[in-house]
Amino acid sequence: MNKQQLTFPEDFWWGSAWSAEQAEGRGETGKAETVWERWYKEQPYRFYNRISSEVTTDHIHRYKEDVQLMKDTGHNSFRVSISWARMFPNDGTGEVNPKAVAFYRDLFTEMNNKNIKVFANLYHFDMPAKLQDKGGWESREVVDAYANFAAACFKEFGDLVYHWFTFNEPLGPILGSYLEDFHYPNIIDFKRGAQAAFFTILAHAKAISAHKKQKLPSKIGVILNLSPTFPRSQNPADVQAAKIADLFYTRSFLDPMVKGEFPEELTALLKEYNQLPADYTAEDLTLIKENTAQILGLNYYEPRRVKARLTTVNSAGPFLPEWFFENHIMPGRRMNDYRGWEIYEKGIFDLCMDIKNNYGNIEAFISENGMGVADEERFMDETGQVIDDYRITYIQDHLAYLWKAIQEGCNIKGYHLWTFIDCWSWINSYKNRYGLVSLDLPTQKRTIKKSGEFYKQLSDQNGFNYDIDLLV
Ligand code: BGP
Repeated sequence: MNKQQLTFPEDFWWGSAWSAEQAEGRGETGKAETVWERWYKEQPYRFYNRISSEVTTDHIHRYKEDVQLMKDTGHNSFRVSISWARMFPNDGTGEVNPKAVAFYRDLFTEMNNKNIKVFANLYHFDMPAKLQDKGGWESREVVDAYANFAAACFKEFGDLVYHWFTFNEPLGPILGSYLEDFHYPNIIDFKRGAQAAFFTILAHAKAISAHKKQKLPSKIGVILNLSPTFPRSQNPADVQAAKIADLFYTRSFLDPMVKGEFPEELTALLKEYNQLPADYTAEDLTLIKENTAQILGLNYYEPRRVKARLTTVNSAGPFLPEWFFENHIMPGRRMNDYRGWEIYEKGIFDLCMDIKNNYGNIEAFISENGMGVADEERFMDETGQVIDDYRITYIQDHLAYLWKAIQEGCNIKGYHLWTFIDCWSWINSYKNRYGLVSLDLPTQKRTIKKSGEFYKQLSDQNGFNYDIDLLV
């Protein structure tokens, strides 16, 4: 045992994150239908216990109470997303909705008054359904509508927002919508997905360009879900499999959004298989080159482990990244079985080192990390508080490796947990709970969990006591 106080840099951002569709509820401001609302109407059975995003955590009505809870759980910063569908309630275009502006201005003012920095994200999976009908991210018209929405947000909220983000996990909707069937409109078509990915990257560049024009004091970046990729072994076939998986899942967005360039190996591979997007111009590439992220959010949940394929590919089936590798189930791995994700704390260190060594040590922070657990009522004490020691351990174990990365010179400015109050998890709805604060769904009653109390102490002390002999 070698217990030490691990202290984080001064002004470290302690906080958490969530998104509009997952927490706000529809409310009365007026809001266009989103793809989630549309999908629920068409296939309610795809959502756990058939719970839609209609009410979720009802933040739209309870934001004042919620900001106080942020304070009580030690937040000095918090990431929201601004709903495009609420800002432009007809179809994502047209006139700005004054009621939406009033809501967000009130919320952000309340946060600023309590010294909670506003991190505002512009897109968290919530496409207005009518824009999806126009092709969603496959359409240039939608890219321009997004750039217009972004500019409106900078104008309306630029004085209240500390940092901006163009997208949360832009890879997610591409995988879900075009490759893996977990997002509306559930198409399986890589080439169309590549087009949507390219236009997402173009949209990111256009939003950054609009932000620069308004000369705001804030920075603008992007939040990416990044899993360090590990080959099963050093066998060259496994190493090659890992390299290709990393190109598809990590470098596809990280390179263009941070460095302004697409990885040549990926472009060559897609060309070979005739999967490059059909519509891209030299002008687009210049815009992408000139408008890169100024700050990077890292969402880290699990590592990616891969091995060389055991079987040959059915080339009559749709083209997929898995043509080049298989996922590796590492014997002895630890799992969060509720979510089906491996828990591997050291991955956060490996990820930060990759950003330091290969991405110019860009200013970064952990923008999501967390543990979803089902049926947390099991862990309630007689007062109704969830005693979630497993979550406290999870946070400490990850933070210890983050601390180590900072000692190695990584430019890490903060840690945001997923999430603040239990919120709606897409097709899993309220199955797994992630919050520092529990939610009783029928009454909307909020109660701080033991982890919420721990988090307050962590933030007040800017660190915690840990046995550093556990670090490898
Ligand atoms: C991230 C998303 C979040 C959140 C989280 C937990 O990928 O950015 O929106 O949902 O994962 O995952 P899930 O809700 O699917 O359990």
